[in-house]
Amino acid sequence: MHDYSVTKVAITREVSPALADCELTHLTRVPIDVDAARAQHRAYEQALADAGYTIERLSCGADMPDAVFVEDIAVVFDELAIITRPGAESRRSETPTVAAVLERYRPLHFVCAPATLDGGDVLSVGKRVFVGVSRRTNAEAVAQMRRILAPHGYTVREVAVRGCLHLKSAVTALADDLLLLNEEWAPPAAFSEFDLVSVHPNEPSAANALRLDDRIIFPMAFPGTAARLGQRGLRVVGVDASELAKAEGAVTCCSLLIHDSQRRDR
Ligand code: CIR
Repeated sequence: MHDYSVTKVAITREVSPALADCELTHLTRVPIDVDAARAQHRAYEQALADAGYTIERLSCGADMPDAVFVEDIAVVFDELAIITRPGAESRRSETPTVAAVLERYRPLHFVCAPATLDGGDVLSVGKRVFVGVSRRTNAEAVAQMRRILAPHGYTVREVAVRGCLHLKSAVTALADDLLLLNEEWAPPAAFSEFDLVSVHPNEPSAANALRLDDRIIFPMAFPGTAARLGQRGLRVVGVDASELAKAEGAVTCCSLLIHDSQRRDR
């Protein structure tokens, strides 16, 4: 007889003292309270720990204002991880530290120039991978991802993103067959095989939800959309991400989640 235990690890990166100097694309710069951002980030890590994740927090200095948004630096699959080449040049120095920790968990593949890729542009639902072509991610990155992933049975589809930073600002998965979408920012036709929940009309930035096995981590700032998730029978755990939102980040972007199954004979 044997059974399986799943080890769940969340890689996070601490909030930089220079967070206020972050990249901004669609937002106007407003003051950011770094201590408040750190407190919110700790609460986010606690929400992951409550869901059974072991947190591996990387450190970060003043030279990497955006490093807390660790999702953009890698994309983790069961078989391998892809280290990105971020679209913002200021973020490329974030990759070596993330690669060094991820190589303990997965064989690494690297996206190479002229491709640019932010992990926030990659939505994986089972073996289906959607890659947003945005200001950060280009078509060459989609081609490279396809070459890396096709041998493992993944289909990689390109999706045009407009009006927001990343594909996952516009659409995220709530379940294997259910997506949360802002249809102004990503075309619903690209996701025709899924059931869709639309964000509340007053909450355009509410499409970024972090799906865990049995719950959805979701920003408290979007109660109208949270109610829609509740109506679908989802367990919603609210987190305050208001300071990180001023840096154009949301809930998926602050972690890289790794699940490893280990067989135990008994
Ligand atoms: C940036 O512009 O790169 C950061 N200020 C925000 C990145 C947010 N990342 C994400 O949603 N995946």
